[in-house]
Amino acid sequence: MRTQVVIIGGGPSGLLLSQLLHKQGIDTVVLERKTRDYVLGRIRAGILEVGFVDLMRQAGVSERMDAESFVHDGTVISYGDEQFEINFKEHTGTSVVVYGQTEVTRDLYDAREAMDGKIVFNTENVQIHDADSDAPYVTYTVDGTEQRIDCDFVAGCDGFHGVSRQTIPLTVRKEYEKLYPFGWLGILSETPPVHEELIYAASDRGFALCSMRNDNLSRYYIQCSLSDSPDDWTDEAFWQELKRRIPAEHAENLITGPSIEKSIAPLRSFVTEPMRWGRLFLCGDAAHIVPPTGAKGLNTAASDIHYLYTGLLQFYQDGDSEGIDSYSEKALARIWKAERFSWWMTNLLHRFPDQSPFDLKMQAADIAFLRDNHTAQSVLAQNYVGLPY
Ligand code: RFL
Ligand code: PHB
Repeated sequence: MRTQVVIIGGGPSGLLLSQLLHKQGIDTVVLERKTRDYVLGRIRAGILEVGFVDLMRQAGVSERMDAESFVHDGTVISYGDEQFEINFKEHTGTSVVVYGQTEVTRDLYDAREAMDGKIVFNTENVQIHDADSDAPYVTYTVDGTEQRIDCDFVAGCDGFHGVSRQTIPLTVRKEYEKLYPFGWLGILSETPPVHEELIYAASDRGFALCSMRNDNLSRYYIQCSLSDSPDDWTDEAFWQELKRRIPAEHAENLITGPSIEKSIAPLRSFVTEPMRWGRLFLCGDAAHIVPPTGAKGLNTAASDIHYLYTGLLQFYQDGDSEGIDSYSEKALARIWKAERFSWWMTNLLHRFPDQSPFDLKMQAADIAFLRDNHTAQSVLAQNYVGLPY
């Protein structure tokens, strides 16, 4: 078999790239290790930057998002019972959109299927060959049979645990990593959101986040120990702990109910450089991870797709390789800023096990400065709505 671009991974990065390229007549094959249902069952990000929304529009898959998403013009930051709002619209003239990653992925799958896009599920043993030559190819096994696809380019959209990054030799690849000494315990519940905006809550007991998916679907998180397991937390224990970490005014209004999903995610900052090796390009979680404070994970994946898509278009339409040659540099320049922002917001709002009384005072001063300073709020707002591509 032959295609122009083999895309490894059928998560949001891979599907978005496939759909954008398809609209321009560029042929792709997506190889996904899991089933469609498994991919759609993962509850992850909820906040989209305008850049992401624009890409969904360019990809022709924005109809349901435009109809069902919520526009958020600001967010609440709280510490104990105190709180203040940061208004994105006032500071940046723009907003963010609340629309779950599950919905994004579903819309992309529906669109790919409507166009007979080639997606192979349940692939095993995917291997990338000769990525540093002009004739790369990918082999994989499906239903016990080994297959080979020859191609012009390979897009590694296979997440943090994929094979693409590992294909780049260690002599070329440099990795930067920071692990945080806590995780996020998240639940999804069919209850109305506690507040119309998200609440990022710092408290003596640790961080909490009140988020949402729609009018009757809420997503809440609490900072937890890395040794915790979701089974250690009954729904009742979760709600009690959440109430202790958010301002009393919201705790009193919180409507609780049974969780329909409960999971723990460890927090990590990670970047690999370069993001291109020969004809292999890394995108999204395959190349970088941010802690979720700041909602940048899915959004940084989207900016990679933007740079790769425009580079490939330039190559196929104008015979110009400038865009793909500068892909790694352009993507990384934006990624490192999102890494900094996510790291900063994580440090601002979480409790760290080894914090000294001095460290706690510094954290409190940082929050007070943000509360009182218009420019500091503007900096947060610019980063939160997303830096320009
Ligand atoms: P994904 O979504 O991980 O998709 C990668 C796909 O590649 C497949 N795959 C392979 N396929 C073929 N062969 C192989 N060898 C393969 N290895 C892997 C996988 O099955 C999968 O379908 O990466 P992508 O597309 O780059 O998208 C990135 C986003 O998913 C990610 O940045 C965010 O979800 C991160 N993230 C969150 N971001 C936020 O902004 N807000 C959040 O609340 C939030 N919560 C989360 C998260 C990530 C989590 N992970 C990765 C554990 C919660 C969790 C639990
Ligand atoms: C979510 O709704 O899942 C969410 C929102 C904002 C974040 C992280 C996660 O910063």
